[in-house]
Amino acid sequence: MRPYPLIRLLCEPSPIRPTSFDNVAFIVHSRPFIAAAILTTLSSIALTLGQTPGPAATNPDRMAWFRHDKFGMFIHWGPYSALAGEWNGQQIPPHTEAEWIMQRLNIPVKEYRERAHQFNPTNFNADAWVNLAKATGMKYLVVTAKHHDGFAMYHSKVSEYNIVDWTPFKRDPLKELSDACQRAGIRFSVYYSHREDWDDPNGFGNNWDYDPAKKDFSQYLENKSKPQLRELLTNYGPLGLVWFDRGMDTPKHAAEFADLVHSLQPQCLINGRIGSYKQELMGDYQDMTDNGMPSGGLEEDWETPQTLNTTWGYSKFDQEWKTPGVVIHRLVEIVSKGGNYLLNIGPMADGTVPQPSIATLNEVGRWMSRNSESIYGTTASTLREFPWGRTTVKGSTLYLHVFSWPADRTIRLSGLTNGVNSAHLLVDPSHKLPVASQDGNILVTVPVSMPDTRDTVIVLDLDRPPVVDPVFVTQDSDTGFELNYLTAVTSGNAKKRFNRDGGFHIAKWTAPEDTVSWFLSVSSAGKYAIKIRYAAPKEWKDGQYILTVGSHELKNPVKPTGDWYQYATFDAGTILFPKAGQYKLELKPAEKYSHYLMYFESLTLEPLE
Ligand code: JFZ
Repeated sequence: MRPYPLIRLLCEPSPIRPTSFDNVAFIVHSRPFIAAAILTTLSSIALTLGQTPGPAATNPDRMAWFRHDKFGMFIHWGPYSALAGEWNGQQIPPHTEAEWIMQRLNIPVKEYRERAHQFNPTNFNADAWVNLAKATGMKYLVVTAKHHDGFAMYHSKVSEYNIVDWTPFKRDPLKELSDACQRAGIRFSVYYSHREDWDDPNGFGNNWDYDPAKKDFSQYLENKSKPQLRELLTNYGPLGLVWFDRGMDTPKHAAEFADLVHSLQPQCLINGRIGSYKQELMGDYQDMTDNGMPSGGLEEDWETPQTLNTTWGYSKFDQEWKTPGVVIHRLVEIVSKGGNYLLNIGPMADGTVPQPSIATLNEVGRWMSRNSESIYGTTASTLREFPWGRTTVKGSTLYLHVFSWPADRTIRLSGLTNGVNSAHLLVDPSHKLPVASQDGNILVTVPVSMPDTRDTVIVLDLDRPPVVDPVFVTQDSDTGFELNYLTAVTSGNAKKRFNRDGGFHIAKWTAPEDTVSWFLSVSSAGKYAIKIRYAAPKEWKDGQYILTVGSHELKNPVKPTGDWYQYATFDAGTILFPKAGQYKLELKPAEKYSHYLMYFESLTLEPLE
């Protein structure tokens, strides 16, 4: 294999060039339209990764640190930590969250409060926790100020049910953590359960002590939730973010909380759970479901909260600790898909952190100390996952995260049409690695032994931001094509995002320049029935979408589906592919709208004969 002396690959994107003309016709199915289309043979459609519009953020300046820092520590700590998964000899079921013990076992408020009186974390050391986060490479910290049990882990003047007034500890751990974060250069943030409160008679969720019919939720919001949030935004310095949970019942209530945050700390970020999963994103970024992971990259800021074992609050029964390698691989996967990793510790009642947590985080920290350049400040990579690992991107630098070392000492990288100036191990820049090209692949020769068996990072210095060939979608012989966010190429304001109900869709598109495309490798010529699946509230019924292949287009109305997260499938016409070949299929709004076109989930092209 010829060494790669620094020749440059042709890196100009090849425009779509029709090299042969055949009729591709949408057969009239729903609306009259002009039937004429050209088979476009796609020599190469190069997409400039660096120019793909970044995730649409509410405020890029406010988001800047979040997008750079990528990795944070979550801390769940409260009276439930003392119960440690057991109450009066009864253990919570395996794999259930220990911080939910009061609700799981319907512990009466009176008895839980009595137990909370005894909370006395004499071994608590804020600097030890913050330094653990820092040593792990975590840049922000989110600690539970009040969880669903209603107990304030800070000195609240709103309710005496707090760690200073209710326990012999008499100290304010959030103040001590805020100060320790300041000393360590870690961004301090708080978790606040703004709706769920099993202690307050008007809070949401305790139906074993209180009659739901007699609750006045507005009283709870005005007399406890909002005043405590105001305390946290006033007395603990600048907060990186407020991590709300189990979102508010109505968008109006959620907006009131967002307004309160921004009125006191305009730069403070708000997570997605300020609103319920039945509401559009009301915060600055999306939260995945707990321990959630999107299958593909997203184009809106997102974060996934994850546990180190299987519970957030400490449980003496849960010893299913993730290994450092699993944590490192998850961190790389999350970052490669454009997200942040909020990784949890559940300290014990006395304030000490479980030793297995410390061991794992210390090992992750050793990896981060040598490789954090490939994490901080990187952007999502649109290169697919490879058998050997994943990639992250920073400008014209591509980081290859090699999880499994090739027996033939050759890392193969397909889909990249860049010139490669040089390659080296991240931990040894002086040691250049041979690079060659072969059949459109970039080949990097690596040392015999793998320097870091969890993840060895190779740095490719490219001629410019990665330019990636689109993935050609192949068809299933029976069912045809399934086109969704995973293989879509978006442009303009069309964004791949979490749909807040556990799935993923494409939205935020409002004008014809906001497009979604797929590149098809049609192996069976013939007629295909097109079906489109989307959600659209009734207010969006004026919308129309255009589906094109080559120069031919099909226009259809957007039909309301009920609500923004209620998906339905509609016929969208039929298409004839006269011969096998490569085609580009594009979907876009027909004109400019004052609302999103739709929440697009998928297109299917099913062979008709
Ligand atoms: C919530 C809390 O109930 C839990 O105790 C912990 O604080 C966690 C970080 O957040 O748990 C959730 C919230 C949302 C989902 C699952 C668990 N979800 O959307 O699937």
